Amino acid sequence: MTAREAVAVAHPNIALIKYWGKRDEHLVLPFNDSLSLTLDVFPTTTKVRLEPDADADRVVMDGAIARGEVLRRTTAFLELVRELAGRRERAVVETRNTVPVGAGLASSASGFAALALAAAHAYGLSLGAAQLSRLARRGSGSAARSVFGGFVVWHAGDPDAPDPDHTSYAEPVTDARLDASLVAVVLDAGPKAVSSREAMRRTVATSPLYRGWVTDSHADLARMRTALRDGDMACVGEIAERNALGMHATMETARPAVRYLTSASTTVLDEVRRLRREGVGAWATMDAGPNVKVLCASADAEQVAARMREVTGVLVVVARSGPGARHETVT
Ligand code: 2P0
Repeated sequence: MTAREAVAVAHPNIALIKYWGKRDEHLVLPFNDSLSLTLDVFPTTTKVRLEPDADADRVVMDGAIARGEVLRRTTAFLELVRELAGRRERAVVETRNTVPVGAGLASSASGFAALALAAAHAYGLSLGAAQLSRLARRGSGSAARSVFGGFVVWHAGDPDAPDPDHTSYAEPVTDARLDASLVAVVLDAGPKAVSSREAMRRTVATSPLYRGWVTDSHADLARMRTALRDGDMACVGEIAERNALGMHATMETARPAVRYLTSASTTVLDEVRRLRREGVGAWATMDAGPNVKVLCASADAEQVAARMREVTGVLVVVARSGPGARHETVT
């Protein structure tokens, strides 16, 4: 039998309403809806090739043979795809990231979105967009959103439905009228000390602020969708910054506390506030790492980036709205 292979490319996304905490660890079902912008930078390219004679999957990430957690998660994901496809062949997965892995810049989002598309194709599955998003979600929650470009909403789904898995998928926000950019201030590209998976678990189990943040996130999402429709940059920015700070407050009040933000992050947050006082519309959002992403109108992005470079002296990347996951021709 001829081996099948497929290549896919996906981009990271940054959440403006965050996903933080799972109600179901196995199915990766979140407690709250989230909303993100897919970026046009740092793509991941993944090739999946079936190996009918192999007795184990092989994963090569950025030129190095993967072991440990990366291999375990990739193999578990391929098992899911094989189950769906009713096939047994093992595969070789070759993946190239252009985003620093594990630095809170969403490499698992682009990684599992690209893997979902390439693996589905290689194993002969024909999936609709929502099905592909559900599949990517099983690899990493945020990957459900990177299946689509632009602004994307991920529905937490209905936990009381007969099959909750079917109700939790992402889809594009088609009525957004906002040309926004995210200016990524890369303070640290190293891997994080506590994985977001473990940090979420700890937060849900021990933070007294967690339930309140989930309730606020529901209201934040409704207001943000209206603001996106109205093209109201200030409203979107204010909601995003508050939602991110709220998420970090939940982890800081977990036991033991999780702190991703550093003094360098705080310096950037102060500068974002200073920009606002000077009349420039800029708002901060931070994920599971010290890096700060500054949300602003695309027309202001270069000005914001120049200020961030001046103040921090670190790598600053302007990201605009990017495309969803797509196939690439096998070469
Ligand atoms: C987000 N993050 O909405 C949130 C905000 C980090 C902070 O999604 O456990 O790698 O694989 O589902 O998707 C990072 O978590 O976690 C994340 P898993 P994931 O972007």
